[in-house]
Amino acid sequence: LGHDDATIIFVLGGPGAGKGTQCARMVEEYGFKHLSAGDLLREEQDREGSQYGDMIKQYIKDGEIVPMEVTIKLIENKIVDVIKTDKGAKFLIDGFPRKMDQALKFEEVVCPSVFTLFFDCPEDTMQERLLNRGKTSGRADDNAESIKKRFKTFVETSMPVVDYFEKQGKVVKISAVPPPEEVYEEVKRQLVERGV
Ligand code: UP5
Ligand code: MG
Repeated sequence: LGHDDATIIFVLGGPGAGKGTQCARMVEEYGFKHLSAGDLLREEQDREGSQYGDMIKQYIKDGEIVPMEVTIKLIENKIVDVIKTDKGAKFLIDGFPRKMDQALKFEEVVCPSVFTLFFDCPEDTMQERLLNRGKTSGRADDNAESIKKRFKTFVETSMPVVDYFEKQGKVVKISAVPPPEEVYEEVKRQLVERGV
């Protein structure tokens, strides 16, 4: 696929930075299609008859990155499905790519991204948000032990992806510390500036 078929924006940031929260707002105002890699993996994990269910469950609990073949396929299937009836649709790919191999493979075999929105947030803020959400989220990885592992994976494995796109001048960095409305105002400014 090329830029005519789909506009791909990657949405990255540490665990609990607020990627999902900001994507929801962009969907509402700009009609983006929101594909959260984590949500797609959790959906696949719970799908009756999935051969990957147990594996995904273990990876998520340990805050590790599920082998890229699985995740890329899930995202690709959704994109292909959407553009059948909506050629040129704009996608927010949330929480992906978070490992170099995924980044290279996705842009090679599925579609190149136009840029990456990177939500920058200190760890203590993210931890507080996740522990707070964990009281009600039911997510298997919103506990202190999993959160620690997710942070480690983010620093060691996912930040290199942000750095890689940064070197190509394709990263839009936004502070995720202010309240959601304020973060969103900055998101909008950046989208307008880029004509999306
Ligand atoms: N909140 C949000 N914004 C706020 C703000 N500005 N001020 C105050 N509070 C704010 O927000 C988190 C919480 O913070 C919420 O309670 C929210 O109200 C509040 P949310 O928008 O959910 O943050 P988000 O960045 O989306 O956090 P999430 O937990 O979803 O991030 P992760 O990246 O950790 O989770 P994801 O679902 O993407 O991945 C989960 C796991 O799946 C990974 O650890 C990995 O094991 C696996 N995975 C892969 O293997 N491969 C992939 O490609 C992707 C995922
Ligand atoms: Mg999320």
